Amino acid sequence: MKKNKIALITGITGQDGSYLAEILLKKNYIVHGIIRKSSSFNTGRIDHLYTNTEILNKKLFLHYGDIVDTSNLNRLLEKIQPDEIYNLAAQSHVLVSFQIPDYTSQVDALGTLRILDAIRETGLNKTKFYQASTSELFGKVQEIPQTEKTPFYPRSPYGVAKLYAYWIIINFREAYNLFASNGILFNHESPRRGETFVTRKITRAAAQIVLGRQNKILLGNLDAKRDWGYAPEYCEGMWRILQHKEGDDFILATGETHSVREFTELTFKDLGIELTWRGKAEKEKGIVKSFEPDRNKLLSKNSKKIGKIRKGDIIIEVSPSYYRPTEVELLVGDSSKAKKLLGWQAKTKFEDIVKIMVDADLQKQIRK
Ligand code: NAP
Ligand code: G4F
Repeated sequence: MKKNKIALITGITGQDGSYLAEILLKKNYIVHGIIRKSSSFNTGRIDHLYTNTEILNKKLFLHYGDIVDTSNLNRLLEKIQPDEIYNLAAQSHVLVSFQIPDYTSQVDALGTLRILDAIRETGLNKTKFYQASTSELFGKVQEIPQTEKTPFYPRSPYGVAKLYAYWIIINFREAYNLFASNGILFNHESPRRGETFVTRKITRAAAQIVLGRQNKILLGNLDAKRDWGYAPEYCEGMWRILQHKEGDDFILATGETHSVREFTELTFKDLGIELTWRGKAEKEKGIVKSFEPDRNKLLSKNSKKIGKIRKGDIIIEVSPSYYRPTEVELLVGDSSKAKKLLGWQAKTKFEDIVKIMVDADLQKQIRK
């Protein structure tokens, strides 16, 4: 009988970790995940797996740990003996990395080294390693679109820490012949996206606004452009990267770019609000041009009220507190290499990602 493959996921409680765990379980892997000790529950995204008695401690095993803790990592690798490691753990917020650059580097740069070192210490030379690399490496972009050959120019402590991780992966691949790969993933979103990232911040706040539970949203740079894809597809891509014949580096992206402003307009449009903009920079405001609520969509047993939104209401303001000291203005990736060698391609369109996230946040708010 064929033995089930064993995977270890760091960052299993995050957006991507939760989708990847589902994908690997469906592929009959035994999945181990590292979770951090927290004073409040941090397993919300994997509760559906974690509370399933057919899965917990049969196919899915959770271990306390932290990628800044070397001895813990060594012990876990010794015990689990994974065939594949997916290193998704990170302090993943770019603006926050300016406030905690040392900690961000400890986790995002040296954390990667610690796991690679633990692989060598425990003699797991056949274990394959996936590193969650990022389009933030391109930062002040040197070429449009960005490919695996585009020079890097990171613009934040997060980007710089991830650049170290990128290179240490390549160094261990070349020096020790490890199967180690970088997935250079462009932004990918979903209803499980952390609530402080701009897409989820917008869809969540917009749902609250139409239900009359919040008046406005404060945002930073409305003109930043990102290549936004759909997270579950990108997690399937991570698996494909480790099924390639050898360790290598791949971009996963949609090839389309949209601004934060466009994301905001589309979100409100899905909820029946047409927006218009007035003013410039910090003084810019997002104003209601019209509101035609879909009463069937907004009213239910739990939500009896629609927000009193009128033409001319200001529902978006700009707050410089969300500006970054150095910004990444535009990202757009070319994932032809992944298409050619892995058969991977982004499928869900920008408009559909917005819709999926808006619907999920609206349902969540209505249930409250
Ligand atoms: P996320 O939702 O912020 O999840 C990060 C995960 O890392 C969480 O499970 C978190 O645990 C864990 N973690 C943080 N510090 C840790 C530490 N010191 N030790 C162990 N675990 C730790 O991030 P994501 O969006 O899923 O992204 C996954 C990875 O891909 C990250 O490395 C991110 O930098 C990278 N990436 C993301 C994108 C994107 O668009 N989403 C694009 C490119 C690259 P808690 O739940 O306890 O906080
Ligand atoms: O949603 P964001 O915080 O994502 P960002 O900075 O692109 O980083 C994400 O994607 C990276 C891949 O490129 C990952 F590596 C990283 O871990 C993370 O998942 O911000 C997107 C853009 C930025 O230009 C930001 O300045 O939106 C702009 N923005 C405007 N107002 C805002 C806001 N960002 C946030 N978080 N909050 C705002 O209010």
